[in-house]
Amino acid sequence: MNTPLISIILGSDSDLPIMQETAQILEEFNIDYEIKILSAHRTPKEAFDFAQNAANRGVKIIIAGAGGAAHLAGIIAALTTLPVIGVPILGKSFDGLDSLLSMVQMPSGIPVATMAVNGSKNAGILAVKILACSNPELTKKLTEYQQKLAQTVSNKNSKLQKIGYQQYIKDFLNKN
Ligand code: RP5
Repeated sequence: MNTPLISIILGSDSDLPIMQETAQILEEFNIDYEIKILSAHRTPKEAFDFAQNAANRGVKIIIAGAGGAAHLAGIIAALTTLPVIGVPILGKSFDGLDSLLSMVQMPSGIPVATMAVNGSKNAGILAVKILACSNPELTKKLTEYQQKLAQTVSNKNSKLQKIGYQQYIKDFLNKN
């Protein structure tokens, strides 16, 4: 097995339905990753050991998803020189604001690149972008990915111009 370049860590298995989107993006770009359940509060010693060893194991970027009092990304960032991307997970309270603020309000010197609430897909894309800085093949794939996105929007606009907004909404509601 190849050394994983990216480590995805989750505060709980309940974060997995959201964090799977990070894994899917990394698979799309053919990047080796590992995924672990690790809690800043429930398994602090394991979280500490993980953070201290990740760089030596060859991991390049850590993506941490957690909700509620979401300290996972922050405590990991405090213990490693690797870049840490945080995904605040929408929990049962406060529309996810608790998770977002726990993650985004890091003290100066210990950054966590915090995504939107449940922004797990973007966490994967940002990680790919960081790796692409030193990998032209990945840069090419990212360019193609962004071109495909642009094409999707352009197709939607062509359809809107052709059928008008009323029919567009009907079609949209039928599909979703
Ligand atoms: C956090 O508490 C986890 O990241 C999760 O989002 C939240 C709830 O965990 P469970 O009670 O579902 O295990 O630590």
